[in-house]
Amino acid sequence: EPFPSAPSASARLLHGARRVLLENWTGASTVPSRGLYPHQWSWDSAFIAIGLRHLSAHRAQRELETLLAAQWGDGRIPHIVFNPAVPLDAYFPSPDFWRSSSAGAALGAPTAVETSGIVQPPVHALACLLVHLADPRASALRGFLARVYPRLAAWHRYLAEHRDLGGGGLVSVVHPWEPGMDNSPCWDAPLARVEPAPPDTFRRADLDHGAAADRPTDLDYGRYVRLAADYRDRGYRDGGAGSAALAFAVEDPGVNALLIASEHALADIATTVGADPTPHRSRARRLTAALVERLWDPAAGLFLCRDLRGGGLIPELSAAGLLPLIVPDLPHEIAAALIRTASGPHFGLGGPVRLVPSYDLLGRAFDPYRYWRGPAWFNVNWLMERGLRQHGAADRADALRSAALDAAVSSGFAEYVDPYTAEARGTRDFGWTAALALDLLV
Ligand code: 9YW
Repeated sequence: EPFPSAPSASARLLHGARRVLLENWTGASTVPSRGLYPHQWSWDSAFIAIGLRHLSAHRAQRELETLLAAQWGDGRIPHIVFNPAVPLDAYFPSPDFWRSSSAGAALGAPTAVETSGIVQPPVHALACLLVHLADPRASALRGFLARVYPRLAAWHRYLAEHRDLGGGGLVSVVHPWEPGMDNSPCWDAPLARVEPAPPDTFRRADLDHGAAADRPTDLDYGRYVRLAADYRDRGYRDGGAGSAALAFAVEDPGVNALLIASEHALADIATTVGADPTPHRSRARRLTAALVERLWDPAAGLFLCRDLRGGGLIPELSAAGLLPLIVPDLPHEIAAALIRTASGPHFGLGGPVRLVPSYDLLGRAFDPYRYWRGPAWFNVNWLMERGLRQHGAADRADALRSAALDAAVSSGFAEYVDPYTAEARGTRDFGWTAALALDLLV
């Protein structure tokens, strides 16, 4: 039955989500988790703002503007903005690893704050538009969209001009942390070519806060560290001489789908601030065509990742491949096929699972506990709910909404859950879980 089954359920959710968002607020932005992730994360902030707007549209604007203030001169929005008040050993890799203000100086890394040098999925324009729409009059009075528009445009320009490493019109990621799905089985093959950094050269602070069985392995971490250090040591440059030396380069359907949705949002923002929306609509159209051309696999009924170094599509079914459902003008037959795949044996929606898993239920690497190798995440499910609704599957969307609300409350706003039982995994009181549940509720 639809959530809330009793008035007390929605009151509990509202109360709980508000508590998490208040406790995780640091004064200018929101941490994903007080213990595990004590800084500001890029796509977390975008998702958090989408929920926070229902409590305070002004605070949600602040969240996004704090992130945008750490934008680099080349347009990139860093995946982490470090809080200088947090001890260095609270999170790894810390600012002394990334050394953004020195290593990224030539690319215009900020000098006032330290950041990481990689990026995360571009959900920001969509978040800014939704935040504006929560209170358009107050937002207009504050000049919110007029201020963020040039920054968002520069961010998308960075991705278009510096990250088309495959030359086919899509954006590439250069580190498994960039698509936000760190240990997805999609990265197993491309990562196998990377020589891991020796385990005694770093200390995993994440294991102080999470069960090792719920987290990536030490071998994964060794490879993450190697790739990040190599990128840093080339001054965070993407192209130019030696760019083929970037050992990890992948076209990810989730990242590109979010960019397309954001490019459409940016067109709406442009219209609102009196700028020309046409270039954004055209870019969204070109990206959509390239996404279908380069990553759609008709036999799988899903989008796949393309490994630009090893060559070819990666034969793993991940939830990232379903995310193009959020693209508004996806060809009808592809949207229909994605809905069939989500509801089939590999993802189980409407069948054995409560929420969409991060990875193929029948896949060789499926693990219901381990991070992005099976557990269900609330941002993925929020995007799926939106995509299903947008493409005419309102019943499926309603059912998913109820299940996500139930799971958010019963799991204590867990970072992720077992997709079959919705049992909590990872950390609790997680920012985007609270925020996106709130957004689904109201
Ligand atoms: C890390 C903060 C981030 C998320 C990522 C998730 C995880 C690990 O946590 O990254 O240490 O950065 O995979 O999507 O943004 O919540």
